[in-house]
Amino acid sequence: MKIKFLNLGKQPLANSFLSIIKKNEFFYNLSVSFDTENFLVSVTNPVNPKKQYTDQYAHRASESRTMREAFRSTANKLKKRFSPKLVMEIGSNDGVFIKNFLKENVIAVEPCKNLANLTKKKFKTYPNFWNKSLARKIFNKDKKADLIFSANTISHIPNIRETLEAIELSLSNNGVLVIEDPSLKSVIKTNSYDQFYDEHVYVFSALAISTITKKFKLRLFDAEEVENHGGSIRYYICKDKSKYKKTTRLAKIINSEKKSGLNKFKTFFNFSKRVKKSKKELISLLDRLKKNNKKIISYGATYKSTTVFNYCNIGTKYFDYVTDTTVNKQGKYTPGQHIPIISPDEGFDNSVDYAFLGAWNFKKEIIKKEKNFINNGGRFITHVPFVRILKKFD
Ligand code: JHZ
Repeated sequence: MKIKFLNLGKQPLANSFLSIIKKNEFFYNLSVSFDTENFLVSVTNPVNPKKQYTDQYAHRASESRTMREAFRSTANKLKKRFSPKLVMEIGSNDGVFIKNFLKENVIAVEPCKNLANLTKKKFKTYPNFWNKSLARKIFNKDKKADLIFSANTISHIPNIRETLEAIELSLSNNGVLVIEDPSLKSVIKTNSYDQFYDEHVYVFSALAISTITKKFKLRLFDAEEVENHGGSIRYYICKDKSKYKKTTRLAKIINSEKKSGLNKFKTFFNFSKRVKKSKKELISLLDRLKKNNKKIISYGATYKSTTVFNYCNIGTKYFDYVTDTTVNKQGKYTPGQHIPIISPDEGFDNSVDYAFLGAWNFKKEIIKKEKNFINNGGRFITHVPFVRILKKFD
């Protein structure tokens, strides 16, 4: 049974950065539910993926140094542990992961045509959505994948059942599926409700992945908690008859999720109360700073901040603009609230008193990079894990 626990109101698509402010912008109602049978937490009414993954897709996974390094080290680890001959990535974005492999060993699947175009010259790239018919087109009796990797993508596909069936069809007998997505435990613990937006159809836990994979002749045998994107889990899944044994670190993660109540509705109900409190506190902090004539901007035009801005109704009344290093976001407006986005070279200077950390998941990287701003008296604001102005060396 699916029970609703969080209502984040009317939201635009997190990726719909606008070149011109238009009247007929698409909005949907964002609410989140808990499925008591599979422990899956998901957006109650997912948006049609064809509306989301277009040839205008904005996010480039290579944009942060942290993620470039994380993908390189993950690729190296996986090569060492599994020595895969044939690797497929589902949702290969700008190629940040696959570029660590030899081109003859890699297949990329990426439905956003603008991104698929970035990798297709070097790697065999399918510009398609992942589903059973694509799996059958790529693989056959004699050709199977030894490693299927997918970071921040499986959680984006509404039809998890077909996704897993298609994966089961594609894996070799001892092949491994490695997926990485934001962790539900971290989201609940750090009150990062902005991890919920149209693309994050699911926020997974090991409990949920272990339950759902069993239904599709697959088995979760290992998992590790990683820092990426504010706390993620990397899951290792194999065919149910494969050689891999369940690890103790997976058992520990599942136990700690149970201790955190990720199998109980009450946990999510309490979370929703904390989310409402966070909204009130953020608005009251921004009101106070504005009354004192402070200039506030937002740092990083993230998809996550689409949820914060639209849920809290934060627009140009508070933020002069948003800075972002991604060239194809610059010169555009944020979805729904229409705050202008500019390059940090243009707008991140000493006239700024406060910068809201839209990209709070890169706090360490940003604080290191923006020492001058802090030394000159500028301060960052965050809402994770609670609303506050960061101290000089927080
Ligand atoms: P970042 C996207 O979410 C969308 P977003 C997607 N649905 C998903 O799951 C995650 O990624 C993985 C900028 N930036 O990674 C770059 C600076 O301007 O938190 C990015 O636009 N200066 C696929 O958008 C944004 O911030 C900097 O110094 O929530 C960060 O976006 C740094 C470090 C980043 O993901």
